[in-house]
Amino acid sequence: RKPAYLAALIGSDIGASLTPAMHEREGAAQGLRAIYRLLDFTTLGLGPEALEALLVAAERMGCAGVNVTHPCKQSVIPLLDELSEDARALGAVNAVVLRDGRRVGHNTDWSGFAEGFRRGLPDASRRQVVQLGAGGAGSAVAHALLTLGTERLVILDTDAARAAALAASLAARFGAGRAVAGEDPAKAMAAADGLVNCTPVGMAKHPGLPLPASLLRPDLWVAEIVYFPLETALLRTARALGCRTLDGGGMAVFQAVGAFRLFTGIEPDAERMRRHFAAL
Ligand code: SKM
Repeated sequence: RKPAYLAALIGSDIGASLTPAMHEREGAAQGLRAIYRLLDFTTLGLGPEALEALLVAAERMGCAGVNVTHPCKQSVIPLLDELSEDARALGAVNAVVLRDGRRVGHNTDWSGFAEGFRRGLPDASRRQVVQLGAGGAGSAVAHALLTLGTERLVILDTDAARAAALAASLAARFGAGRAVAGEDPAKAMAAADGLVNCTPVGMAKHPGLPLPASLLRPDLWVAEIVYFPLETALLRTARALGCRTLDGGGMAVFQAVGAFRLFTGIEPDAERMRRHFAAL
C-alpha cells in the first residue's frame, strides 16, 4: 500500500481554494494516497475561536500539516510550539507542520511570491518598487521584495497609518530607508522600476484599477497577487502598454509548493504543480 498523506486548510469561506487540488494531484504523482481537506469555519458553523479544536482534530487524524488562512494567520501563533525565523519576523503563519506532537509554524506566502517572481521576471530590475496595499498579503510580498534586493520600497495604502506601520516594521528588519510609506502615487511611480498590487482591486468583487492608468509606462514591470481572475484589469492595461507582467498564479502555486515540501519532506515538481494550477 502506498503511504498516506493527509493535510488540510483551516479558514473562513475557503470553498473556492485551489490548494487542495494542487496538493492531492502532486501527492498522487509522488506515489502517495493524498487527501487534503477543507476545514471551513463557515460551513462548519464555527467561530474563529474553534481554531485550536480544528488543529487538534487535524493532529489526531494524522495530518502531516495544515495551511491556515484568513482569519487565522496571526491568531494561530500562540497555539504553536515553534516558529521559523521568517514567520516570526512577519508575525504571520500560513503553514503548520504537525509532527511528533509538535506544531511548527512557517510562512510560504513570502517565499512563494519570491519564487514566482524569480521565475516569472528573472532579470527585471527591482531596485525601486511601488507596492499598493499594506495588509497581510502586502506584508508577505514586501518581505519577499526586500529579500530579493529591493533597495527602496514605497508602500501606498488608502489607510496611511497601515502603510506607515508596515514600512516601519520592514525598515527595522531590513534597514532604515529601504521601505517607506508613500504619499504621492505619481511621484513614487515616476522613480519606480516596477509596481506590485497587493490590494483586492481587480478581483471580481472589486473591479477596476488600483491606480490611474496614466501612471503606467512601458518600461515598468507590473505584478499582481490577485488570481481570481488571473488577468486583472491592471495586468491587461499594463500588457497593452508593453509592460512586462507577472500574474497572481505564481504566489498561489509556490505557497503550495513550499507547504508540500514542508509537510511531506518530499521535493515537489514545481513545474508540474504550476501546470496543474493553470488547468484548474
Ligand atoms: O497562505 C495561503 C494558504 O496557504 C492557502 C490559501 C488558499 O488556498 O486559499 C490562501 C493563502 O492564504
